[in-house]
Amino acid sequence: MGLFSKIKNMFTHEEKKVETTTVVENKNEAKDDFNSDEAKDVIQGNKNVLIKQKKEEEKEQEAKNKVESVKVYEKGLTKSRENFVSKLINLTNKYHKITEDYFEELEEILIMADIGVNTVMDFMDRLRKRVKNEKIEDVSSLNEIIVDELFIIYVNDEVIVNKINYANNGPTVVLFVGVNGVGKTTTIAKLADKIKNEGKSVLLVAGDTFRAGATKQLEEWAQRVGAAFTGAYEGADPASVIYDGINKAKNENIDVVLIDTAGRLQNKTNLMNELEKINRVIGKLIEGAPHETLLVIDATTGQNGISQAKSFQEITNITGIVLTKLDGTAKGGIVLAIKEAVGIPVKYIGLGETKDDLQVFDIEKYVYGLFKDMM
Ligand SMILES: Nc1nc2c(ncn2[C@@H]2O[C@H](COP(=O)(O)OP(=O)(O)OP(=O)(O)O)[C@@H](O)[C@H]2O)c(=O)[nH]1
Ligand SMILES: [Mg+2]
Repeated sequence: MGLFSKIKNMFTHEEKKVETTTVVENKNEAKDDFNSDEAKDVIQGNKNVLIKQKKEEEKEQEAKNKVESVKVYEKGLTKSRENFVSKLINLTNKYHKITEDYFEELEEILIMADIGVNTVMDFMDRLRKRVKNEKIEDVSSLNEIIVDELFIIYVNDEVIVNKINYANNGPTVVLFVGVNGVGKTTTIAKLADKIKNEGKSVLLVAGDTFRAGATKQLEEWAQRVGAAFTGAYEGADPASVIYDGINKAKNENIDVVLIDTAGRLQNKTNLMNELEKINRVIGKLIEGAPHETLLVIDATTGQNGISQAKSFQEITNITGIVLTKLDGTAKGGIVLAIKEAVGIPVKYIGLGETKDDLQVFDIEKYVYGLFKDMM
């Protein structure tokens, strides 16, 4: 069985599991109807039933969460899926046998999906080899192999680290960088909400003192999600605002500090100096911090987003990427291209404007969301 079939089975199986556990729960309810003479046994029996029920409820919740998050992927990747899959189906209908023309058209489709030229070349080589070695002649049997090979290229024998690197003790500091309008501030708000739901305390720091209204925007988000806030007036030195924020987090034992910054890439030297200064201030107050520097990229900007990743990588130590607005593009292949271009893992993706639409990036859910209609 190919990788894609496995992934598909896994998620279809999860949906079924949620239905089955609900039935088990109803059976337990029926057992509660005991006779009063058997009191002791009943108490012990009830305890066991309750423990079992609780465990089942937890399992059920876990499965439900998984299904919910797969649904967010499915919905958010609709544009990409419809675009990509319809082109592949047309191609399959046009060529029944595998020819050189078929390979060329397939290559074009993949490049148009923003997968990245080198990744596509690599992929085409592997595909040609498999077709030759496995003596595949029929175009329709290639669809599953195409998905498998794309997945293999992304994973590429590496362990994909998509979790935030939390500090062992003291506040965890996460710095957000990226050019204007990519979604830094809303991503911070969404992430703050997620972290709060995990039971951790959060502080938002308005390190973007450049744009009028940026501080106010973040402060409003802090109030909405119930996070602490540090900010200053417009034009203040970002490093000094961040200095105050980190001290507040240390004094008040806040678990996670999320720092917003202004991104003016047109002035690269200034930006580099500013980020250096910010990093110095943070590192002085907390050894080893920032624990993460997340670069936010707008997926709808396509190849432009890739060049932003390259530029930021030159000026600071990026540890992860947040790819926003994937719901707004038909070129969801950009996730693969980023990996190829900069080798930095995508840690979160934005699949819409609500807070639940920010998801930890999971390659399996992504592959499923992108190709589920294809088989
Ligand atoms: N559809 C969609 N919209 C998003 C997503 N993420 C952010 N946005 C929208 O993008 C717009 C810009 O978001 P901001 O968070 O203000 O971007 P920013 O990078 O902080 O912008 P500046 O502070 O101006 O540099 C807002 O309208 C957000 O709602 C996403 O995943 N999907
Ligand atoms: Mg902002």
